[in-house]
Amino acid sequence: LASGLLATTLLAGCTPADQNGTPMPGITPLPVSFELHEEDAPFRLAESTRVRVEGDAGAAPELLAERLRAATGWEIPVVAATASGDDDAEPGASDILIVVAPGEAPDAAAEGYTLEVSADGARIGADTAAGAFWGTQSLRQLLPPAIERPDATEPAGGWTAAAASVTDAPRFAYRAAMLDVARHFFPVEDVEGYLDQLALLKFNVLHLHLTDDQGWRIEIPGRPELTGIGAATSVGGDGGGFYTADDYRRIVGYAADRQITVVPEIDLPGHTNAALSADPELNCDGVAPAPYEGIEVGFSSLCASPERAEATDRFLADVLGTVASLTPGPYLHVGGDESHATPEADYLDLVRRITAAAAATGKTVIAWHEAGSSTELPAGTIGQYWNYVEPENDEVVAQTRSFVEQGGKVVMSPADAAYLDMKYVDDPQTALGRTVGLQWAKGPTTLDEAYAWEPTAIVPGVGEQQVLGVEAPIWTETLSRFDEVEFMVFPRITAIAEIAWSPMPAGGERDHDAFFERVARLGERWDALGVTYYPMRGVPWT
Ligand code: TNX
Repeated sequence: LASGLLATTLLAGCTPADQNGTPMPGITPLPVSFELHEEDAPFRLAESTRVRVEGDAGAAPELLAERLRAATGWEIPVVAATASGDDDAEPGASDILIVVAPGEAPDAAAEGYTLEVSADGARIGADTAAGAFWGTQSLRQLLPPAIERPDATEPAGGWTAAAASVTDAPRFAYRAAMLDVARHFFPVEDVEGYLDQLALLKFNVLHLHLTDDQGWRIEIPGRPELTGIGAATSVGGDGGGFYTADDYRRIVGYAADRQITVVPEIDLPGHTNAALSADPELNCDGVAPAPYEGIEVGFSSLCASPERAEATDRFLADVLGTVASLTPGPYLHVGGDESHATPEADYLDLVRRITAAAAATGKTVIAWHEAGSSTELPAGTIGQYWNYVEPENDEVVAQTRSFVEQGGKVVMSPADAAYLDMKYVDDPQTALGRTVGLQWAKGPTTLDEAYAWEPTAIVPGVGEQQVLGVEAPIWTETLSRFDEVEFMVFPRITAIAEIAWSPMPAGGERDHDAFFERVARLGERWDALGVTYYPMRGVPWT
């Protein structure tokens, strides 16, 4: 993005409160450029407010209007911004105008937008519906937190947004959160709620970890045993569940309205006990193992033996074909991690067959970094790095670079910074009166640690041009209720959102204090939304 934009960056977080002690608004992730016009009168929502739309803004106008309606009780119609000249089309000072047209976004950035807020109205401009949607998420954060609350009480000062100019576009194209629905299953409603919270932070990918040793969570036509047997379990015997094709379509559609692409993962050839227990034919000895509800990893594997080749390849084609056909997005994740029970030669053979079957669906393949030990990946396969901010050894570096050497890019999710299932330092209890989370990735993760890493500086040779983006996974071995998932996710996911979206400041140092201020502002919003979060030390919560 043009460095000119960077040069004009003014951080609202630098002035945390005005003279009256009112916290200044902030936008998270931090926009490329954000100027508050503190001398100017604010924008004010009114009973007459309309969302006026020019061009194809997708679901953005309706989703914004719904939120404003729910809080205010006002009508807030969505109308076409025609130039017809009749009274109804005349812009009002309380209207929100959304314009999607070529030349609106800064530097024609695909997901970029501009946002102008003043006493004369609010205006979002973008080249795409995605840009317009991200613009509405920024506007949301300029309105009082109560705007997130259904049937809210109007704040004393009214529904105002500070006068401001925002120019914005993401640093990375792939800004992901991963949800593990295999260790514990979460129904469609929970996933939709999560998508709402991800959208506020401008994530554009939801990676669904659909299968693992403890559960198989997606219906595959012709293979009822996968969900009949494979979906009945979870960690700790907390019950099973799976998505029907219709459930999955609902998730995909809900995500698409919020400009989020669903990336399904079928974890192969390890992490497969649920499938192996459902289908004896997939096992080398022809015997289905017992279902598994513990939290060990690395003990299960598909079988590379020629006697099982036909059954295994048919399984791969059925499963990957079905999931690909249900998924409108361009990616299919095939796992590849922690296959400790697969002999090296078998692993390479299986990874070749798995990635070939995935590529045959027409999708771009994604795999965890271990799969980079194969030199026979389909061209352009994306790697996902999960080792540490400081790589532990040369092998993980070589495996990660292998994706680039084979024409692909890399998604960075270093476990000691981006894994949201790592414990908090204080190891607090959840609402269920227990402590949760794991600590294998160098112990608990602070908000500073989640915020203080640079994705292009981890693996030599995997720099700005090779990093497709960033991901924050939440693994759910220890999390059986969705409020426990939220408790671990919020607030640390905001750090990953900002690394994914916001430019690295010129000096190469992010402003931690200003970031913590903005996280506190988000806390007020989560309170109004009913989202569970851990009020960790160091954040100036109000
Ligand atoms: C490692 S890192 C895993 C998962 C676990 C997670 C727990 C990676 C690709 N796999 O199987 O759930 O650690 O933190």
